[in-house]
Amino acid sequence: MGCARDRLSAADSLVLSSDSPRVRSSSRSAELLAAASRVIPGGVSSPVRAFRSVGGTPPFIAGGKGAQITDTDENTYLDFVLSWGALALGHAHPAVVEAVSRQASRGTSFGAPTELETELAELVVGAMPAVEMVRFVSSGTESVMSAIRLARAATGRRKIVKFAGCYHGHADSLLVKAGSGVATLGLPDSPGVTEGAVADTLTASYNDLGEVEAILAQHPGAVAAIIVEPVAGNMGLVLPQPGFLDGLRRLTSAQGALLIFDEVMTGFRVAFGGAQQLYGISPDLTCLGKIMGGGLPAAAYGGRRDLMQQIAPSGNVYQAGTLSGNPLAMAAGIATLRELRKPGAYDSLERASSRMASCVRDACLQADIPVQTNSIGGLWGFFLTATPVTDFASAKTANTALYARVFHALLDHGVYLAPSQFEAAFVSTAHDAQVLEATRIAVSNALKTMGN
Ligand code: KE4
Repeated sequence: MGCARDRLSAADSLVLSSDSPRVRSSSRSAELLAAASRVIPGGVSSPVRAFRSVGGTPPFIAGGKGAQITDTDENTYLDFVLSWGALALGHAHPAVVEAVSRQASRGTSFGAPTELETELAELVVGAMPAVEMVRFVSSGTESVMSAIRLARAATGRRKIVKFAGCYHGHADSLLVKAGSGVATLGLPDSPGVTEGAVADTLTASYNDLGEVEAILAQHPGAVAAIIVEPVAGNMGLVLPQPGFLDGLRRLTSAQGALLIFDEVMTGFRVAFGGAQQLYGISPDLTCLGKIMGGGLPAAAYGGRRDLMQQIAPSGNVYQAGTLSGNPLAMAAGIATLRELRKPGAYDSLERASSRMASCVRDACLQADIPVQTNSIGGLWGFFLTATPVTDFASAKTANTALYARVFHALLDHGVYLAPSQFEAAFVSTAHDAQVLEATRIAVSNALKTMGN
């Protein structure tokens, strides 16, 4: 078996368009999963990677190049997960590899200020209309946790409103059962999360301004912030309906509450300036991650200068991190944003994602499978349901058992989607016309041969 590099060069030639599914071996991945499971819970570093909702053995990935990844059994796949949206340029983009390698040769971490942080911060501030200052952290969870602490400190209030089906990382206060907005105070959605930790977290339905108004009326002067995924990507892809985001901006301003856009997924993905640029709405605080780190662990929170100045050491709201602003991650982020800033990047992302949505829609309709599809910027998604999807309740009408069958049929044809119906799909600037045509053929063959 050749080394990973040989396998990657083999993957360069797209070998996916075949009528019958490839005989896909997973023996090496199965061995690796058994070994990993002895020392890592579930054998994975994050639950969704274990394929529990679709079944089967998750391929252990040996490497990636452009739009393709190769697993340890030398299977190649066209990747539409892209490290959960972090890789807007695809795998191992030369500019990113060169920037990270160059920095690594100078040292990987100093725990001291570097010019790189200022350079990436200036790129972020220049891109995001509502971000005047930014603080780097190492994960989206940390960015959201810190933004919420800041909102509570700045307003002197305790309550936070989130939306069912929106995911903002695994901080205790956000692992709350998706209850009906008005009646339910937060209830823990994981063992180990105490009632106290979520007592101040209220949940409304996505796209339902009425529920938000009712919550604000029931808790006058008590809501510190409303946090929202401006385009929801963690219940599958659900777009904001006209007026929803404007309504949140109006309601929070009227109530003296802050509006937090969690753009960890949408930042630099739906537009270079994120959803706040796309929809022309200025949140008070913004959370960022994924693309901003270019595939390395970097995230950030930022926003109004008067708020961010309250963060230690310029203010007294405490937040810290050993690897915050890590030079390798900063170098990867700078290289990535410089590439995305070039003309045409978002046209190609938009073209790729809308082509993917229509190719899945066509294949499903030909196979007589009810489907809802949509796309925006470099994001796309589909639900296997006849019901239009506007929130978590309608997303849950999707046929998850059928999704698992579609998922594996596509995997056997070399197309790697999220191993859950309730995730979004992504594209990169490496998903060119040749990749998309190979994918269209593979998707069509997969659904044709999937059988009933
Ligand atoms: P991290 O802590 O995983 O870096 O970021 C949490 C987060 C916050 N906000 C949004 C909008 C997010 O999408 C995420 C993380 N997204 C998931 C994908 N659905 C990460 C995948 C995983 O948990 O393994």
